[in-house]
Amino acid sequence: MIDPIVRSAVFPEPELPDSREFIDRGKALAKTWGIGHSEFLQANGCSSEAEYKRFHIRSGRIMQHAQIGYRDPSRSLAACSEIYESCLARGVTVDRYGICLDWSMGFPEKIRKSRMKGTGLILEKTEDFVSLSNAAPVASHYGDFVLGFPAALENTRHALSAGATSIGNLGQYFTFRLPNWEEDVTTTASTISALALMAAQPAEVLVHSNLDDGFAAVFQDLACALGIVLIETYLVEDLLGGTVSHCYGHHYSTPVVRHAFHKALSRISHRPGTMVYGNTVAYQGTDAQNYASLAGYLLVDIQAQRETPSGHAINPVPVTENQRIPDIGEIVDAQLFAHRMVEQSLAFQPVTDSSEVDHTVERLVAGAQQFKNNLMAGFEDGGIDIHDPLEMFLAIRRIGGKKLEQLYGPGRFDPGMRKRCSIVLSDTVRSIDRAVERNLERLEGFDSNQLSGSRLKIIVATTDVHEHGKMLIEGIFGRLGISVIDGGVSTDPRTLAKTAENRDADAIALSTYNGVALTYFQQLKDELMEAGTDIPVLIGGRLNEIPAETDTSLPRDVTSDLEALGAVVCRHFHDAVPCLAELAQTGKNRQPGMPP
Ligand code: B12
Repeated sequence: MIDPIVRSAVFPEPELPDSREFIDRGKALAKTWGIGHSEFLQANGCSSEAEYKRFHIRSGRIMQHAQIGYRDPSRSLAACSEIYESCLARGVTVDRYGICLDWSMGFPEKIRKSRMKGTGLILEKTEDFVSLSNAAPVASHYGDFVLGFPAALENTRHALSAGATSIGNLGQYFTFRLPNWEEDVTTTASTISALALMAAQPAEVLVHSNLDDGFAAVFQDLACALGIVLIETYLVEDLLGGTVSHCYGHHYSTPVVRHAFHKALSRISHRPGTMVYGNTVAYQGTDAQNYASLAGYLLVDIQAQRETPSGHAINPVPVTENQRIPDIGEIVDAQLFAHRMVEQSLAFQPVTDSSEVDHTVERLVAGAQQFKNNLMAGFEDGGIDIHDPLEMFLAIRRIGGKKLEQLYGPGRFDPGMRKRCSIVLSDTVRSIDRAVERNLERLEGFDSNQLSGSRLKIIVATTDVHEHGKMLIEGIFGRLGISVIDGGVSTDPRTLAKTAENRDADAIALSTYNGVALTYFQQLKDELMEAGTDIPVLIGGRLNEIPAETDTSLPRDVTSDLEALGAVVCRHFHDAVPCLAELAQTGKNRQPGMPP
């Protein structure tokens, strides 16, 4: 069992600023920054998207969501009108657009230009937000890289001015880190002011939180993922007077679990949901194979909406999403596909039996409540002021999902395994365990004893929030007898090089997904050189990048550049084997007696 938390470890600073100051700043700004003109609200005669959603909960119509965010703003603008028009021409209404900003938008505007960029959309001024949001009568949802970042207040003002009445993404506050940005108090202050600004609007503004962007992607127990809903509701509604709305879906693959989570969420949350995200981790094949996955999760989501309407729009993610950012025609196809599924799914209703779903719902709801109660009691015992928003936000973020789950999860602690059992095991853990086995099978013919006796120590880290590659590599290394040094998630190159130096590692295994592979590797190489640590860097994940100073929206594959710079590029785990085998012979930590 891990030690309970103590205030001085969570807040080493002598004093924290007063939450009141940030709440007052947000409230004061509401006098000048209100909800601007929205084609969507005007066309539908509503004061907010929440009102529109409540209307369709009653009407029984299932709403549709599409995600948009090309680097090139004019392409994003064209996408907003083209998708709406093309779908409408075939009798399909797209209700909302999730505007996918680039992660560099999380930085305050005055320093943004000099910071590392991802592959998403960059909007420079209020007018850019306004024209994008009003390109079609579709609700614009600024879901990513607004709340939870140092530019939270700035971007929330822009989004409100553009008539957006659902803004997020609170889940990202807890888990996402911007490169080379350590100031979490500033990030928290900006987020609290933005939440206060939203709460002070005359119409209802939904604080969107995608659970999968938050801790749901790392918790083993889905009861904890549901418990976070209760905790975020306490933070946003009880402490700050706002309205929070939750989204889930990327990592929910098993139909019973997906449906049960929806019902359990509807039981504990009475606000209209923003959208249910596509089960994107299921997209692992060709377009045709991915269509089967699309149909599979949509059917669950449609039936869930019919049985327990919650206002969540369904999100048909284009089948090309696992290869690249989908183009406009592919988004339209997915929307048409979803609408046809809605029509056809009616006939499936008599075939389904919900007893297993209902049993899971009961366990999830009870577990979630227990998680929240344990956390509140544990925080109070540890000296955290549970009535202070800044302390609560910061403590949850600093402690992190894995530790929170170990400390307060509702499952029994298993001393043998040295971790908690899960009330409902997450699909993420299930699928990573399966992937570990599959990858080990592919090593057939390779004598893994070479590695198990080698005493190699390898740092495993990520450049960004995508952590499943890291979990997979750790799982495989564990089975091969390689010692894992945890290099962290969203780790900056300098920190990683320092860890390599201090821990005398044999190599670094790096997983990267955000389209920064080349820039990051170059920086890491420089830092390693400075630290005098010339060890191999194995790199896998999504090895692409948008070339600097271009307007293109498409990232370029940088595999050959990485190879030319000396990286060990791993498209699959087995690409790492020759390097690992060599390290077993020559690495600093090889077993004594092994030939150099
Ligand atoms: C799950 C997921 C998420 C989850 C991550 C949860 C978590 N905590 O890990 C969430 C929802 C949080 C997320 C967020 C985002 N995501 Co995302 N995500 C994915 C998704 C669906 C799967 C990636 C994954 O984890 N795969 C599991 C691994 C185990 O499988 P694999 O990739 O096949 O790995 C194999 C090899 O690559 C290799 N490998 C991987 N790493 C390593 C390392 C070493 C050393 C070795 C040897 C091998 C190796 O081993 C595996 C087995 O062979 C992909 C799309 C897709 N289907 O790939 C998008 C994707 C990676 N995401 C993307 C984006 C844009 C984002 C966001 C920026 C979106 C947003 N606007 O919010 C944010 C990131 C924000 C941030 N601050 O970093 C883009 C990246 C675009 C690009 N680079 O071209 C993708 C490709 C989706 C897309 N097409 O647009 N995402």
